[in-house]
Amino acid sequence: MDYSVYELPPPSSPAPHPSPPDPLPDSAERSVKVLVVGGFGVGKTTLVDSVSEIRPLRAAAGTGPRVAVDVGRVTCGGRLVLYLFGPPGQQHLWFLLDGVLDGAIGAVVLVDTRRLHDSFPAVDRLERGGVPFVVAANLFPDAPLCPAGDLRATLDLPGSVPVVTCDARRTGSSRGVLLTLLRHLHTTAPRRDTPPRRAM
Ligand SMILES: Nc1nc2c(ncn2[C@@H]2O[C@H](COP(=O)(O)OP(=O)(O)O)[C@@H](O)[C@H]2O)c(=O)[nH]1
Ligand SMILES: [Mg+2]
Repeated sequence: MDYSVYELPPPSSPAPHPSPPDPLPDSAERSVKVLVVGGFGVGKTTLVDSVSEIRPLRAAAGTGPRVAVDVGRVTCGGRLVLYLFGPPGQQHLWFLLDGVLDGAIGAVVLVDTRRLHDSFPAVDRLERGGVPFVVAANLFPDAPLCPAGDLRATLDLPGSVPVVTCDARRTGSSRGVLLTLLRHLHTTAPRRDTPPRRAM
């Protein structure tokens, strides 16, 4: 797994704006792209909002209908910066994902246990694109508890894919999901001569 997807400018480089509202810490060394995907209304925007250390952006995607992509930033361990991209969940907008998958080191698939199938296209797309992912069941109050085995079976997940629960409204919970993804990436990354730096 190559984490050098985007190299950050050295800390001494001039800032792009005179007074950035929330500058990157000087310790930041690398930044990577992480996707937050899943069906419509599963909590993607909520997760990005709860965990982002910058005010999340709503970037317009594509040249056709105006479609928002959630963009957020999270610094892990002071050195690794995650840029979160949350593309729209509606399946008729999935053509946008072709570009969104590019360069992503991994993804979080959010699911609502009341309608697991809504997140299946995301799982399918990531598998076809070779993007590693974890699945997080966002615990809505009236959602039924879903045994992990049932969830795995419904989404046809390989045993190696971590499945966790979360409350996308809570920063700590959302951060925990991202940590699960990073650990999964470290666990599954091919061995190299120099081991990858620990993110946390
Ligand atoms: N109770 C509860 N509500 C949530 C949670 N996550 C999202 N919501 C609500 O579910 C709705 C859809 O969430 P949103 O983030 O917009 O979904 P998206 O379409 O995947 O971006 C919003 O009204 C959120 O406030 C959660 O963990 N618990
Ligand atoms: Mg949204």
